[in-house]
Amino acid sequence: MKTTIQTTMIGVLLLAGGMATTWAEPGSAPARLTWFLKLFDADGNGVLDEEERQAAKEYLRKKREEVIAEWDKDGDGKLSGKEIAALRQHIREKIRAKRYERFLEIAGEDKLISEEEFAAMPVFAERDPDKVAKLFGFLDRDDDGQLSFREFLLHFRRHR
Ligand SMILES: [Ca+2]
Ligand SMILES: [Ca+2]
Ligand SMILES: [Ca+2]
Repeated sequence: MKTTIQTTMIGVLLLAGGMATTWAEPGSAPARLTWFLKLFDADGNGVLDEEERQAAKEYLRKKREEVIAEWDKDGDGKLSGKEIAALRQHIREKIRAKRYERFLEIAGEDKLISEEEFAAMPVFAERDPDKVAKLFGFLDRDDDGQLSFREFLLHFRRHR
């Protein structure tokens, strides 16, 4: 449960910063965390020293309070299971909306992702083209050579 809440908090922070559009293995919590911590790695040496850790903690604490204030609907100062469920639902919807936006960017006017459009995604720039083609085949469940939004979403599920 604790892990779930922490993951949720990271999701909130990313959304708060408008960073959910970043395409860094979006489904993977460790990748998101790494990326988040990089924000505070002021001197860029790859680890957080004491000051940087303090800044990250302070930011987390502040955001956490803001989130609780917004979602504590009954005003008891805590988030109940029901309130957390509402927050998670909200986050899921926001993430889905962001993904749809991203999908449309890749898919273009036809609202379908072709294999060429898929392979041109920046995240695959360094990848083995055969593996990218295989992934496309895996996601294209109905084998029509295009990814619908529903098929595109499978990509995120794979990393959970
Ligand atoms: Ca409450
Ligand atoms: Ca297209
Ligand atoms: Ca398809």
